[in-house]
Amino acid sequence: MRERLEQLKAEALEHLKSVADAKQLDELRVKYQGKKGKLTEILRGMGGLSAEERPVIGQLANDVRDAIDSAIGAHNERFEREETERRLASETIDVTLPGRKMPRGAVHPLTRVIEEIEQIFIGMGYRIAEGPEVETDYHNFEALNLPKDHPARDMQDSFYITEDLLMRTQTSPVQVRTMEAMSGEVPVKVICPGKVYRRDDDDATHSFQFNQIEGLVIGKNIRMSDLKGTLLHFMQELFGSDTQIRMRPSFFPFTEPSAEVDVTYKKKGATEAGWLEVLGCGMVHPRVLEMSGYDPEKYSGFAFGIGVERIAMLKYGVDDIRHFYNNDERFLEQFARQ
Ligand code: 2NL
Repeated sequence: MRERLEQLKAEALEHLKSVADAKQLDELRVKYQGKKGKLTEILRGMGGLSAEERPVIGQLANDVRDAIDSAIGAHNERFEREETERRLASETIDVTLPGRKMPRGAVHPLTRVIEEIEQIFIGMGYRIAEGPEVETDYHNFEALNLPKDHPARDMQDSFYITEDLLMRTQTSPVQVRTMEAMSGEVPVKVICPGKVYRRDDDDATHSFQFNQIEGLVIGKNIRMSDLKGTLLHFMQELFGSDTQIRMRPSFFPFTEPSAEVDVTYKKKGATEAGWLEVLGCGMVHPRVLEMSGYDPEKYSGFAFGIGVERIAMLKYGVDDIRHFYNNDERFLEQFARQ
């Protein structure tokens, strides 16, 4: 038995020399040390040994097992080291290689103007309200004192979806919905930014889809002077503290009285400032208040509507509204903040 063990050890060590990879090494381990391996097979014969021989042979068997174990271990370490070196060599990255250029994005000029206007009104305690772009005839027209036979409701001017549904032509229906939700409570102080739609042929100053921001305030004793002071502060924040405004009488079915607002504005290269129209406004028509649940004897309010594109064209000196929608990067990248 002693001889068989010695021979087994010699055979295993010799065999190890020809092992080329981790897989072969594992096969060898199973062959000698496994449950059905050669060493196990020899040890099974120990039952037939005498009491004196058994510990001696047992010790020898342990030595043989340890010798094979450590030889396998040494090989295993070598294979792992070689594998790591191979990987390191093949996965080398050149950190000095220049990276791919990522195009830098920019906030769209219309988004910039909307966010700036929102911030000015948030500073005066307004909330921002949003609503659906597909509206009912009631919210878009009827509740704004535009009865069925009103010329502004001409099918030719709006995108109708059904007889009762259309793409909103202004963001006023959002204010109507706000009033309904507030169910007669004051104060109401909201601005409503969003896309609106009109059936119009596109040209340098018109687009079938554009952006509007409307504002609405309802409370006790809200007066025309509150409207004027609010708009003066707004325009001075937007165009500079030396900006002046003037109000001219106008007409809207949803406000009475109504006004158009001009601001002083110096065109590029001009020596003197001129007046430019920037928005429409007025005191909310009593019928409009009443229809949405506000008693016009108790409360009053003002409202205004601003065209975002027009403001953006003035602020950034853009001469054609279509630049905002063409997505030409040469135009858009000019608005990247440094
Ligand atoms: C414009 C200027 C305006 C309003 C919008 C409004 C909204 C409600 C009640 C009363 Cl809920 N008015 N919005 C008022 C005046 C002007 O927009 O040029 N519109 C055609």
